[in-house]
Amino acid sequence: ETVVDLVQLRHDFTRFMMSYKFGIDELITKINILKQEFTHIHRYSPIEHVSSRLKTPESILDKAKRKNCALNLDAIRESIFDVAGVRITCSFISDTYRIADMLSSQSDIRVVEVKDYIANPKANGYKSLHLIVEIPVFMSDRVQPVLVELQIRTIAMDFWASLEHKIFYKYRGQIPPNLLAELTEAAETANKLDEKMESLHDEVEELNGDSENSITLGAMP
Ligand code: 0O2
Repeated sequence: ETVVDLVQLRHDFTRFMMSYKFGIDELITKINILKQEFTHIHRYSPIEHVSSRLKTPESILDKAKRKNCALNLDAIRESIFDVAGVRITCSFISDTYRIADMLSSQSDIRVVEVKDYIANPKANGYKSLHLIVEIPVFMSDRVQPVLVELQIRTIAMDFWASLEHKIFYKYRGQIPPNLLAELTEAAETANKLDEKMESLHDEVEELNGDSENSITLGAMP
């Protein structure tokens, strides 16, 4: 390859990565709008935390090889859906679906795939709602549809997943059986906590509704 080819390749790759970064920016703007507006209407934020990441070039290359995908940017764009990743951590299980619905129903978002690991957890206990969404990014000379992997989970699911991720990497995927069993047990505990928090939240909401009514009624002549 000539130097000119390499310069062109670097230019194309930077443009490729930038489009994903812009996809993340667009999605995060939408999430922040929902967060602020929801807080205004419902007096609490269903979104606790938002984070994002761009896959590293090495990790893109690894995945492309694993998937037997041709090593060019067009092929990668068509077969790797998580170059851009956004993660939303919610307070309650019901909020994860609520946020997913709110984003999915926006007219400029196309939902390409949904994997509901909350309803159908992985064997190790992993829970999370995964959506691949396509979002248009308006560039100087074109509109680029960009895929973003959106993971929505509760704080408890996130707590579990980050620990599992660390352990998984520490043991390079070969987690000892006793540790694996304990992790699965911890996933059950996390799930119980989520269910408890959800029912407490429902109770408080109900109480709030009642007290609001009684205040209104009490104020009536
Ligand atoms: P990282 O470091 O988060 O980027 P594929 O993406 O094709 O390999 P698939 O089935 O399309 O596989 O992806 P899936 O199942 O939707 O999940 C991909 C991402 O979900 C992972 O990204 C993790 O972030 C998360 N995830 C899935 N399963 C687990 C799990 O068992 N434990 C934890 N902690 N996270 C999980 P990456 O690229 O693997 O990693």
